[in-house]
Amino acid sequence: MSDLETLEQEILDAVRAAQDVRALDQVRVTALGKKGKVSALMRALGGMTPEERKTMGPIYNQLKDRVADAIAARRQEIEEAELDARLARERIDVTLPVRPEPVGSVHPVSQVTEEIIEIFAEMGFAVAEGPDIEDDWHNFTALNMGPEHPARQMHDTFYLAPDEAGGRKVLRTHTSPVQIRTMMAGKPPFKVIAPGRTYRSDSDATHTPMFHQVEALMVDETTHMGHLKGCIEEFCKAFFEVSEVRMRFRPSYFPFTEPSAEVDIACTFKGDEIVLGEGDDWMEIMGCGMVNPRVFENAGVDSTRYQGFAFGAGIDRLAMLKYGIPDLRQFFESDLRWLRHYGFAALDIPTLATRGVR
Ligand code: 2U9
Repeated sequence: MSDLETLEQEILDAVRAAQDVRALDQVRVTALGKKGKVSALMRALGGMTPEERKTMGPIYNQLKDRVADAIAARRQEIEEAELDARLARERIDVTLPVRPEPVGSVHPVSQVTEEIIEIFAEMGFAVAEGPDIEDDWHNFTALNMGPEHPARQMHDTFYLAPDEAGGRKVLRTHTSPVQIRTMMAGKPPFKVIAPGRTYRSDSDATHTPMFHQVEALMVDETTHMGHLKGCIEEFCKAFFEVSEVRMRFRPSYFPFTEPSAEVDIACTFKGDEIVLGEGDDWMEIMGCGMVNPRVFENAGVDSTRYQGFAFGAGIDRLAMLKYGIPDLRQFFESDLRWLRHYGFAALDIPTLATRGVR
C-alpha cells in the first residue's frame, strides 16, 4: 500500500470510528484543518515542478474530496442517530389523560375575552378577526381619519418600515379595521364583535404598548341608539354579574361615530374594594356611538339605507375592574406568582352561562 493509500485508510477508519459530532470534528481538523495532513499535501504542491504538480494535483484533490465526502456522510449518520435517540428519549404519549394537578392557569385576559365572547354570542353576535399588521387605509382613512386628521396623533401609532412603494404598514391601533374588513367582505345586516390585540406606543401605570380591545358592530335598516343602550346594559349586567346597573352616557367625539358617547357605570368605593352597578361614583367603561355615514360609504355600505351602532372597550381594563387587579403592567410580565394568583384554573371553564347568572 502506498503512503497515500495508508493515509487515506487511516483517515477513513478514524471517520468511521467517530461516535459523535465532536469526535468527528476532531478528525476533520487533523485531516483537512489548517495544519491537517491532507492540507499539508496540498501545500506541498507549491514546491513541485509543473509536471509533478500536473500529476499529483488531481490525486491530492480527489483524496481531499473523498475525505470531505466521508466526513459529511458520517456527520449525517451521527445526526440522524442522535435525533432518533432523542425522539425515543423524549417520547410523549399524547393519548394519556391530562395531569389532574394544576400545572398552568388561564390568563385573566383570556378568561375575560371568553366571557365577553359568550355574552355577545347569546345576543347573536359572531366573532370577527383581522390582521394585527394593518395598512393605513383600514386602520385610519376608512374610519374617517384621513391623512391630516388630528385624531391620528392621539393613536401613538407603531409604524413598520416603508415598503418599495413607500407605503408604511402599522400595528393596528384599535380593532376597528376588523369591522371595516367585515363590511367590505359581506352584505348587511352585520352583528359582530372584534376582540383582539391592539398596539400603541404608550407605557405607564394605565397603558401598555400592547393591550386588548373588544369592539361591537351592529348594522341593519332600523338599528338605533335604543338598541345600543340596551345592548350595553345587557352586557354590563351579565359581565359584572349584577341584576341592575345604573349607567350614564356622556356626549363625546370619535371620528368613526356620530353621535358619540362615553359610558360610565355607577360604582362605590369601599376601602380598597370597588362595587360596580350602584353608588354615587362613576367609572368609565367604554366608548360608543352610531356609525358615521362616511365610514359606511368607505366600507361599501349604503348609508341611506343602513344605520348601525358600535362600541369599544379595553379588555384589560374590564378584567382589572371585574377581578380587582390593581396594576395593568403586571398583566404582561409573565410573573408566575402573579399568574398563579390571578390566573384561572385550566379546563375548569367557568362560563357565565353554565353558572346561570343571567
Ligand atoms: C367601525 C365603526 C365604528 C368603535 C368604537 C369606541 C367608541 C371607543 C375605546 C374604548 C377604550 C378604545 O380601548 S379604548 O381606549 N373605543 O371609545 N370604539 S366607538 O367604533 C367603530 C368601529 C368600527 C367600522
